[in-house]
Amino acid sequence: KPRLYSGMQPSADSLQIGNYIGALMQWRDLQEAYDAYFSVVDLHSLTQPYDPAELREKTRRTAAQYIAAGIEPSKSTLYVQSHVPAHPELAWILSTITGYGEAGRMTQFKDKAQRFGADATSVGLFTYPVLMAADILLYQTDIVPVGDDQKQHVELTRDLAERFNSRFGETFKVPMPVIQRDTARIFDLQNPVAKMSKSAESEAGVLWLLDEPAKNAKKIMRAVTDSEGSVRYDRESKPGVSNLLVIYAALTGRQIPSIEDEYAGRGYGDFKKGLAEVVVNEFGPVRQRALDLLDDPAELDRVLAVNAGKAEAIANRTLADVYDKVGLLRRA
Ligand code: AQP
Repeated sequence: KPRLYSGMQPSADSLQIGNYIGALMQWRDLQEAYDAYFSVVDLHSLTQPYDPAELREKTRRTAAQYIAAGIEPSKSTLYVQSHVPAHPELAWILSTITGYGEAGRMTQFKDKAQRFGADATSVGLFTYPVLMAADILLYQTDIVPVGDDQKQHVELTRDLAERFNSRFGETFKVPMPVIQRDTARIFDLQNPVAKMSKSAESEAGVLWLLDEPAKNAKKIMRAVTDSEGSVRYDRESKPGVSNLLVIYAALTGRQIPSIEDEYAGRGYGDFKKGLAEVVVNEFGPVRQRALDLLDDPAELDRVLAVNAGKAEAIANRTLADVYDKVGLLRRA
């Protein structure tokens, strides 16, 4: 089977519906046809402001939500990034073939650096894409499903793989990004032109996977719409309603026009009530499974350890080859 790699940062107690639709639902489908590696990228989350006292729990919670959403740890390799030391080790080697200017052109770095300010912008944030390249290349990955915002990082990964291969000999597979369709992009319910995000400034527009169902239903009822009153997809002039339609379609597997037809001539209240039901029905069982898994952290940790072992076996092979190729002396 061709290999697939993807990951998410444990940057909140719960994932949001954008992570679910934009990533987890696709991962769940792809794990059938691919030898899939899904990582909770805790080392990456150290590059943004975080609380050490909470990170461990957020890491467990993120892993539990992967499983609850249908990623099967017996089928896919689901592990915690920091459990496999080869990630930062390969990142160091790759950083030595990454141009300073090349890294400086990453738009996510520029955006985040501006948001965090000079004091909170670390060298780690700057080299984040190099660590991401290591994540991917360690597993000889064929495809990397990512959001549009990560495309530039996968391009850098490809450049580094090609550069390494031509300088030191064939070592890495050059991976292909698989960019999710634009319609899978979910926006903030209160500000439907901004991407919904775990680290949004206000929670009012974010639907959390692990929240009480009633709370999510209420947020949907309060979602920003427009004054036209017709349930119609138009990203430009009706971003709020369009976003709700995209969520509805993604969770039900229906086409947007069929949903528009169903709600033709009915008000936004009806439409939102329908969507709230869809979301509550979808999230309810996922939430329950995640909470059950979190009730037994020792068992969850055991599953993660077994999977880290599987990941490590592949990762260490690539790393050993890299160490040889770049000329490091083998330990006797
Ligand atoms: N709003 C979204 N719509 C569609 N897909 C989304 N993803 C995130 N938000 C949306 C996808 O979820 C995965 C998570 O990636 P991440 O945790 O590395 O960080 P992110 O992309 O920056 O996601 P967040 O929720 O906005 O996290 P924070 O606030 O921590 O930065 C990716 O596959 C992403 O495309």
